[in-house]
Amino acid sequence: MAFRGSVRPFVNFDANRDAEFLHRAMKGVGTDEDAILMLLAARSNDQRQQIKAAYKKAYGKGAGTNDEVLIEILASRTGEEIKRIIKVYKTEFGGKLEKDICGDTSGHYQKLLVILLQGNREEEVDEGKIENDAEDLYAAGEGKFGTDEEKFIAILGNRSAEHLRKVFAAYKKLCGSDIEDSIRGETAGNLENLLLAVVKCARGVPEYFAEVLFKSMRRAGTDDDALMRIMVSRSEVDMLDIRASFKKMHGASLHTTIQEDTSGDYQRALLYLCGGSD
Ligand SMILES: [Ca+2]
Repeated sequence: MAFRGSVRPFVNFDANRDAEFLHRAMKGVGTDEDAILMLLAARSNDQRQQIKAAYKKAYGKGAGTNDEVLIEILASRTGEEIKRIIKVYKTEFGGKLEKDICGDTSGHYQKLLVILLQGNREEEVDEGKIENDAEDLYAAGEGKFGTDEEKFIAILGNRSAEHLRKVFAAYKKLCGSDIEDSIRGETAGNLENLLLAVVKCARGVPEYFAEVLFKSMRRAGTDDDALMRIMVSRSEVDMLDIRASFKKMHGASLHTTIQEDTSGDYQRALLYLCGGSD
């Protein structure tokens, strides 16, 4: 497959970085600023200190699990990537990622995180199951009083992305609404956010990140943590596709939006990771 990142990796480091993101997410601290500093080796030390200061400003927000990070990583990474992350996590932090996640989460939300952690999402489209899955989702949500969360988790956590896209189309035909609307109406909190992220990633991972990036900037006070994390983690993967999706979805380019929302060396670092103005 052609390279779709904006920055060539110095080393094959993504699994380590993801493991680090997850570890810090559960320790209640921010992402690793060294990740971006490593990518900016060519910059002067003074510039790097400024970037580091800007980056650090976003943290120190107290303890607690950063569910945003758990959701983003577990919903968007491939099964193969997740298996590598689990290995690296064990080597780096001496613990089991699943155990740490289970210690910090609960309920249906935890159950879906654990399914995603197995990294065993099906790879095929099962034509015979498409209609059934759409009907089951309807019966588990809009079609009943209350919600059968287990059914949502089983279908959205295990079927292939391509299969799910067909289920979503069948679902819309069946009941006239998008699956996202049903999830918003039937679930709440972390489970809702995780289900929505899984649905969006099934529809398109670059589109998902384009949306998260847009939201990280278009709100009162930029979410520097999310902005930096995504720019760093996707610059070596699919930044060109994210840029194309961003522009298509929002009119303005990612480059222009970063320019409007940030400043100084921090901005220069982000634009470097963006890799182009279109
Ligand atoms: Ca219902």
